[in-house]
Parts: sequence; structure tokens; C-alpha cells
Amino acid sequence: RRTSVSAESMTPSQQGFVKKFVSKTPEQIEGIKKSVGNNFLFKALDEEHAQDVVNAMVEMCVGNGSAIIEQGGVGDFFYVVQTGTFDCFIGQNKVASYTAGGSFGELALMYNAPRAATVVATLDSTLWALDRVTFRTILMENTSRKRKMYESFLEEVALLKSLEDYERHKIADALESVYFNDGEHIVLQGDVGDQFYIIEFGTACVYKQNENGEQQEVNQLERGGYFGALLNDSPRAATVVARGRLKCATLGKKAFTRLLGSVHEILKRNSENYHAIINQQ
Ligand code: 1OR
Repeated sequence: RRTSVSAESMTPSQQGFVKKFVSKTPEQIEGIKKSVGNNFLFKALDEEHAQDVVNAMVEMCVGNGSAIIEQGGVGDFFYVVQTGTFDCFIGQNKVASYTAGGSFGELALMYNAPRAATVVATLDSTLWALDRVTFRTILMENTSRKRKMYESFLEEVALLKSLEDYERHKIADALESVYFNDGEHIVLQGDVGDQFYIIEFGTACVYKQNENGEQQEVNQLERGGYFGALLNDSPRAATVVARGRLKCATLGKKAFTRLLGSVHEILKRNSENYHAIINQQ
């Protein structure tokens, strides 16, 4: 059965969840794919679920200055930015801003809570809006699983001590788990790369080359330990090798910066921590 509501129709799925379908031009579909392609919340979706999301999204044009979400309001949609810019305020304080590919408005939908912040367009902008039911049915499971999985773990990581809970959630969204076998090299001294790793379980050995060109073990890292530069773009300062089976959560520096802004600024909130990390680099 397909009931047509102007361009919208609903198709019941097996779970009883009624899939939403809003017809779109090929250009619009292209626009969505571009916008969500860079967004971590959509990464783990299989093809069918990704299609369900595309089908359900509704395009919105918003004028410069208009408040798309009001703090304290009821959560109805989750938003992904296609074009333009947005600022996010808690009370009078600006706490975040968004550009193309950014997303906001997930919290009220995930926790059935009032909107935690106000989000205002700072240019004439376009958004893709995803309704609450589709968000909860398709996107939320993976998002809350990852946030839960990494929540307590990330609290233990010294580097991230100065983050707000919500910022740790954003990191959790972007983390990917990678496994290494005993003896596997994860980063090589002198290589260029900006992937950052946090140890979930296992041991990693850190080696540096001495004047005679020999590898010398300089450190061993365990759960909560981290390696891979976040602060500078210089080549890898050491080689890191798995000792036994090792599981890491990994994130690129670009992703970190895109999610949370300058790493330096965040680390500076906790200056003791900052100096410890700077000296380690
Ligand atoms: P929402 O549905 O509550 C407002 O609607 C949205 O603003 C919220 O989802 C998030 O997507 C977004 N705390 C809470 N919500 C935030 C925050 C935030 N930043 C962006 N949003 N921060 C914590 C402040 C203690 C700011 C962290 C940088």
C-alpha cells in the first residue's frame, strides 16, 4: 500500500516502522550524498539504510538569522548542512558552529529531551532535515551504541580530560576500531600521517632509532594510552608496534579538528595536560 501525500508517501516496513519517501531530483540526491558523505553518523549505514535516509530527507532553505532550533524546544528533526553556516548557542554563549557536512539536533531525538541549544543560520543556507522516527529507527542505534561503547573509555584518556561530555560524544561518533596482531607495525618513524590512535586493549611498544641506526624501545603503552601526532604535521617521531593482540580506536587529525576545532585550544583548557603532551611530541 502506498499513500501519496503530495510528493510524500509512506511504505510500511517489516518492523512496523513506516518508511518515509519524499521524491527528489537527481541533483538533490547528489546534494544529500555530498553532505552526508563527510558525516560520521552516516558512515556505518549499509546501502539499504542509506537509501532509506535519502528517501526520508526533506530539503529546507533558511534565511540568514533564522533560528532553526530553539533551546528548550521540542525535538522534531535532525539536520545536516548542505550549504551555508550556522552558530550554536547555549544561553548567550556560542558553543559550536557548522558548515557543509556538519549536523546538529540529534540530542533531543536520542534522549527525548528538550533542545539543548539554539542553532541560528549565519548565512542564507540549505539543510536536509531527517524526521524523528527515521532518525531513531535508522541512525540512532549505531550512534548511541558507539557513544555508549566509548563513553567511559574516553573519560580515562588523559589527553581528553579537558573535554566536555558532549565533545567526547562527538569524538566517539568519529572513532573507528582497528585491530593489530602481535608484531604488526602501526606507525613508522619518519612516515607522514596524521592518524591518531588510542589503545582500547593490549600493549603497544614505542621504538626510536638511536645514532647507530638501531631500534630502541623507549616506551610501552597500555589501555588509555595514545600515539600519533595531533598537534603538528611533522613526520612520525617513533615507530609503534603491537605486542600481542591490540585494539585501538582511531581518528584522523582533520576529523578531530573538524569536530572540535583547534586541538591546541582544547588542550590549553587544561594547561598541565597540555605541557605534558607538548613535551611528549
Ligand atoms: P539538540 O537536539 O539538543 C541543539 O538541539 C543541538 O545543538 C544539540 O542537539 C546538538 O546537536 C548541538 N551541548 C549540547 N548540544 C550541543 C552542544 C553542546 N554543541 C552543539 N550542540 N555543547 C556542550 C556545552 C556544555 C557544546 C560542546 C562544544
